[in-house]
Amino acid sequence: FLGPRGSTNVLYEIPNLSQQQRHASETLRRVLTGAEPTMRIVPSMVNISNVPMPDLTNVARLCPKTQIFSYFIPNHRRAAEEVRALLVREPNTDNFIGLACACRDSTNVNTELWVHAFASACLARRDMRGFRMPSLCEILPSSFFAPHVIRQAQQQASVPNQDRMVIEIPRAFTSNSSNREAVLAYYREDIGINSHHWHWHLIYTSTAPRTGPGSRNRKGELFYHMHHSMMARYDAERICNGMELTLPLDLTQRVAEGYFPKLTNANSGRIWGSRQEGTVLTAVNRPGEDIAVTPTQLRQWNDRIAEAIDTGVIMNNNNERIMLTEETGIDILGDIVENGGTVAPNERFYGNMHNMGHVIIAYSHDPINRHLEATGAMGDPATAMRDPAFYRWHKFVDDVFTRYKVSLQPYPRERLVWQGIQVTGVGVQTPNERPNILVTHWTQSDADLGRGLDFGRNAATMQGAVWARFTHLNHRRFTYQINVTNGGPQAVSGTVRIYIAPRNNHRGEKLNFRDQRLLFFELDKFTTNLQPGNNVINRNSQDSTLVIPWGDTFRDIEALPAQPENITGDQAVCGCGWPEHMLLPRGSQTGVTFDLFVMITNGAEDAVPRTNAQSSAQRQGCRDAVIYCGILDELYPDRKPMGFPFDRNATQPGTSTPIASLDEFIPANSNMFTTQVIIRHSNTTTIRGGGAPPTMGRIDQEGR
Ligand code: CUO
Repeated sequence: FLGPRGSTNVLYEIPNLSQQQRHASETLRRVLTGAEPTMRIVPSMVNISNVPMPDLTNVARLCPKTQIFSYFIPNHRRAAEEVRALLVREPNTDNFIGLACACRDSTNVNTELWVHAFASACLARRDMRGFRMPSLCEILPSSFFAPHVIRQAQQQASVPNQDRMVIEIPRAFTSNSSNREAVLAYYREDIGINSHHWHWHLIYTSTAPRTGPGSRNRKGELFYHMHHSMMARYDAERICNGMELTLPLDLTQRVAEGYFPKLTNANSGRIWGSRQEGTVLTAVNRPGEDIAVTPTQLRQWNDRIAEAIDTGVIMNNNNERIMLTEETGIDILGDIVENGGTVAPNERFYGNMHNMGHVIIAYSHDPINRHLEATGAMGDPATAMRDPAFYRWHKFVDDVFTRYKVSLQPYPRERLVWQGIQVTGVGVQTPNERPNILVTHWTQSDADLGRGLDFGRNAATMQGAVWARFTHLNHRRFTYQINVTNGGPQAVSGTVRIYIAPRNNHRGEKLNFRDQRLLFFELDKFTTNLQPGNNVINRNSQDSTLVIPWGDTFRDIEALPAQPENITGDQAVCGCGWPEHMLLPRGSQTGVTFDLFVMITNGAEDAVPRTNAQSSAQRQGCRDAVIYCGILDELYPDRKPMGFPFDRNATQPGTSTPIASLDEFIPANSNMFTTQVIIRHSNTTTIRGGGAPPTMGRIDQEGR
């Protein structure tokens, strides 16, 4: 957790640790990930005598230790906020660590709540910059793995290194093929996607203030954009699999999709709730969690938000009218839709729609607590994306934002076209393939569970990895080649925006622009220098500012930079980022045609000031994945509306006639260009090196 570089079992690392902190490091690692008995030794290892223990009974009342912590439940979040505030307030690092340990050890603090509060306090504390987030599946393995897998890992950890085996996690383990949604389990249950989503909500916690210290710039807008993009990606996967687009949840109908997560919450010992197909959504009334919400209420909030959109005005708490302007409208709406709480302007009137939608689905199997059942997967950002109902609900939410964006004037031509800059060609190249062919396949990658699972191992078995092997979607890395002519006399800075969307619907019919624009999602966005005359931009897919590599989702401590003092700045967002292995949709074995779109906009207009100017090269050891995650303490690094230029409808210049197709959207000889590419899926499996030795035996889960 905290420790000198190179020591074993260090999850988090801070440069220049004091001797005392080093001494405490191994214990602190156990604090974060460990089993209950290690708690007993904490007070002797960490000097917490200067840190008076706060009264945490209110925390225990709001979120008892025996419950599954749910970020979407207001009381649970209030409790997490309380702990977080205490941790942020500590005047120095030692006291902070001491109090963190004491809280973790307290019988009043729910374990997942503690993880949330602690990690989010680290994001807020300057002295924790350089602090590296461990993989979430190491901290909270039971949010990712079924209990039998964890038991197998425990067994492996208890045998000597040379006798250990790799634990194979099957690609789809929550349903069989008679469930038509099962085919998309590779997306919904992807470990990188779920980790990303948890990290995103940790950083953009819904109670982060809109302005001032600790604020998250354009949080509401990013809530819309990040979730919209994940929906577009999911819909692309559906098209690749011959399935119709996600339908928004209808609150008056049964939920067609069931979900049985097969997870047990290790800390409370409770089993995550399951939902039968065709479950009716009814009023949730659980006084224990202080939740009382009905589907009718959700619809009422939705209607009020729709009315605000249609009139362009919201009412704040003081009954004042606030205009939804082009600059701020989407950001305010994002805050209103995501939740009320402390940031949204009027929770009483507009409610807490998004979070309560999660809650109504998460408790639909036991809405009035008759069976004393715990939350379903929808109750936690770490698990919500596993459930097919997540996409139904988020389509509902996304439709609210679409309604708003459609209400805005289409971008006039002068906001789209950059005179003097012309993209003359765009292509992608996968090594040893014909041009414009992208290839996906399966990969087996290993992650070491041994660092995160503390089994109270003895000295003999303390060392060495406990390998789990995941089969996940992956693609062959490729390069973009973009030809640009700068007709001006001077070099200029350009922002290159690369998007992709399916060209056809699941029946193979060409999508019209109105539908297709909603399916475009980013592959990359970067700034480049354009010399006068012809420029050739070659860009590697793995350099995308959207993604983080496998190793950043599954921390490999040994990959840290050689100079610990270089670990500075923004690395606390390490771990947030779309997983690189999911950059491309699966495609199909015969190939699915996509429209690749490249647009170059004026970099000088797009640039925002940086206060903590560090290049990514300086932020070694951890990638920036700024498109979905932004940069900690900085403005979102692009002035354009998120999703630009596909965030609005488009019309023929000077008319109200809708644009019919993508080709029509792109003016001739302009700063935009499109190329058709084919994504082909080769149904083969590669093995990523660097994991378990090839000679190691395997435990697979067949027959379960
Ligand atoms: Cu990310 Cu609903 O916002 O889960």
